[in-house]
Amino acid sequence: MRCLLLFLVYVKVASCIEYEVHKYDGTCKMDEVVLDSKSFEISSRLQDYDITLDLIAKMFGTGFGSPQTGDILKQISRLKNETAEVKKLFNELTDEMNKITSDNMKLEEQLSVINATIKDQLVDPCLAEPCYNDGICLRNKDNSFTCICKNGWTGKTCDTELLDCLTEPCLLGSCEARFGVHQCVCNSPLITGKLCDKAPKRDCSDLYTLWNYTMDQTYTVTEPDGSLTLARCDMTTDGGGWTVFQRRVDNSTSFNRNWDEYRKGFGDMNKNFWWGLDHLRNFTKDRKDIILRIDMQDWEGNKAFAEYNNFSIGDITDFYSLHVGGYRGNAGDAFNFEWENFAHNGMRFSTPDMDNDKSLTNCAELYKSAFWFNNCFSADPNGLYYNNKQYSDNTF
Ligand SMILES: *[C@@H]1O[C@H](CO)[C@@H](O)[C@H](O)[C@H]1NC(C)=O
Ligand SMILES: *[C@@H]1O[C@H](CO)[C@@H](O)[C@H](O)[C@H]1NC(C)=O
Ligand SMILES: *[C@@H]1O[C@H](CO)[C@@H](O)[C@H](O)[C@H]1NC(C)=O
Ligand SMILES: *[C@@H]1O[C@H](CO)[C@@H](O)[C@H](O)[C@H]1NC(C)=O
Ligand SMILES: *[C@@H]1O[C@H](CO)[C@@H](O)[C@H](O)[C@H]1NC(C)=O
Ligand SMILES: *[C@@H]1O[C@H](CO)[C@@H](O)[C@H](O)[C@H]1NC(C)=O
Ligand SMILES: [Ca+2]
Repeated sequence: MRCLLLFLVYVKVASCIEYEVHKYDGTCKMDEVVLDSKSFEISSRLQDYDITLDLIAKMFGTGFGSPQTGDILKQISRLKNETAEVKKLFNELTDEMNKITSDNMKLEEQLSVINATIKDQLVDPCLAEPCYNDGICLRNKDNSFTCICKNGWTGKTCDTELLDCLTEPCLLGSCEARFGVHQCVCNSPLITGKLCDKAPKRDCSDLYTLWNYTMDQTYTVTEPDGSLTLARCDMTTDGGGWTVFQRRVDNSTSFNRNWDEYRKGFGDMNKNFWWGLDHLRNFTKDRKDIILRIDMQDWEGNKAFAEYNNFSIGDITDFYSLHVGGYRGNAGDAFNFEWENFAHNGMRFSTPDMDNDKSLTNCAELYKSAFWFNNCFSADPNGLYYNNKQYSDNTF
């Protein structure tokens, strides 16, 4: 009987522990309540048993002097001893069980902390509705997501439209099969749009390198404020992509003009013209690494050029002052001329009606010209145009 009782209790506790660790649920708590009432029952039965034994012993010890009395009393004593042993073991087991119960409670606490952490990590990624264009979101085991796209769409989030390269060719890119579908791969990161049909047209360099325009002519370009304007492009000289801001091929256009005309520009872009200081300012503003190039040709057909990197001009409050960096060329470095009074770098722009030069005189008026005059110049490309076989004083 002892073995049976103890065995029963022990198995229950053990199975509860296992249950708790592997797949804890409310059932185990119920069992503990059952166990508590069972152990109370067992204690009181043992108690009854003990009292009964005492009564029997009293009966034998007082009344009947049978010859077996001594044996029976011995047996009763042994039974009492065993009952006491069972009680002792039972108490030990009860202690053990209490310890296990408190361990279980600790485990439960840890489990709820782990539960909370896991819950945090496992927010369903599909709740954010990551699939566009009616794509269906599937949650993966590793808590990532996969979009099943509707016909005509592709990409991780179904945001890329499938292309038919024959009917929808890519404008500034090539149609390539990627991940089994056709997509336009643009020629430059500056080019955007599904069909690579959007690209900036800030100047002739954009037109040349992004749009593949190769003719020397005027094109429409975009000012920084978004307005459209015409620019003359030289797509052949030294690699092409040059925006021309001054051009003189004959003397049919006078360059002896006032401040407003030099600001706004004048002339005919297919012949002689000055683009305008406002254009030039907008074009060089916020841009790095703009190269200024000056090409010249004398009456014998000898050509010369000068190039400066980091070209920019100031705004109107600074009278469009000239800034150039390093020189390269075969025409001589007029802008950083060795004779300081003649150098142009850092000078403000002057016209006959707007004397910003460093001379006591008015250089622009004196030479019927306009430029970033000092006192006065080493180059004067807007000066009087001399006809065949005559030379100007310009020293490029
Ligand atoms: C029961 O008997 C054993 C040996 O006969 C003895 O060692 C033990 O102390 C006894 N226990 C009690 C509670 O009397
Ligand atoms: C832990 O999470 C499971 C499943 O969500 C739940 O059944 C159990 O009751 C939770 N346990 C605790 C201690 O919060
Ligand atoms: C640019 O145009 C030329 C002539 O049309 C063509 O041969 C060349 O492939 C084009 N280059 C690019 C990059 O589109
Ligand atoms: C230059 O930019 C300013 C401001 O963005 C604009 O108002 C102006 O029209 C531009 N100049 C020219 C000549 O387009
Ligand atoms: C062009 O040159 C001719 C001949 O020297 C001269 O008569 C004429 O005034 C010049 N025209 C201009 C616009 O400078
Ligand atoms: C000046 O030009 C050089 C060479 O073109 C370039 O490396 C440098 O970054 C430019 N400096 C600035 C301030 O734009
Ligand atoms: Ca002056």
